[in-house]
Amino acid sequence: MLVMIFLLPSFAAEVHTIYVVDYAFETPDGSTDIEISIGDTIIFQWNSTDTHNVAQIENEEDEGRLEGGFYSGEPISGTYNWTLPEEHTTSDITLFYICEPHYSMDSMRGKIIVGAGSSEPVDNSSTTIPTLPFLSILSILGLVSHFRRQHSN
Ligand SMILES: [Cu+2]
Repeated sequence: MLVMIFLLPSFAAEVHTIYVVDYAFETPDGSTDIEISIGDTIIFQWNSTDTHNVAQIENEEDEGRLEGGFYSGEPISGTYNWTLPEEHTTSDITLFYICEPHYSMDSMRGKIIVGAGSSEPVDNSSTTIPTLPFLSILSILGLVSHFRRQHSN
């Protein structure tokens, strides 16, 4: 009987709680991100004095909500529950969300990875960005030495 109780969770959909507190989303691991299985349920649980909401955004850095995406409604305070509609967790996908009034705070932006998550194209641009400041420093040094030479003439 005990064995059956321990086996059950691996077959059943799980319920995960994300806490909505003053100026942070808190998943069970303490971050704003969570990995769940397809078919699992997510409940957002408010416990705050300031007003917050949950709004889906299309891309990780977006500042405004995705029209037609999941949305808990107008920002509210106090204690409140909102369940992420199950239609959003039926396939491998990565979902991004914000609290609209506090989208500029990293702690009020999160990520829900359902199953294997979204397959994203490999982004090579990030490897070239760090070299840009180095190149501009070189060109500034070049200009400085150029003007120094002009002055000494
Ligand atoms: Cu908020």
